[in-house]
Amino acid sequence: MSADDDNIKQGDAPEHGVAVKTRVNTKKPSMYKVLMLNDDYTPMEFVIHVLESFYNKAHEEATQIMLHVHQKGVGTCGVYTYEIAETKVNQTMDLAQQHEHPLQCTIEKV
Ligand code: TYC
Repeated sequence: MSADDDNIKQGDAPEHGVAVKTRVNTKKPSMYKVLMLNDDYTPMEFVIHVLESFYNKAHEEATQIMLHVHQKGVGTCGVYTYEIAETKVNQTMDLAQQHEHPLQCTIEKV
């Protein structure tokens, strides 16, 4: 069976001479991590605010992620499809820039 066949389900035997093939979407989208990078200047409270606002983290988890990044240099904010990951990175970097913080995020394929 070829790779393309994975997505095609043969329909019931046609009763009126019409070929029936149902295409079933079984492909899962590729997923992408949003990574946050440490720096020496962005305030801890700002990073927590970003994680709560854009990554839907509760205050406690946001604090843990921020401290992890602060201590290890990099950490995961969340895992999303590409467009959503890209939107979250842009929201993060735009808000950081408005506040003149050097906070940086990147996307990495899972
Ligand atoms: N290291 C920063 C400080 O001491 C805090 C910080 C944490 C900055 C995480 C960025 O992604 C970051 N104020």
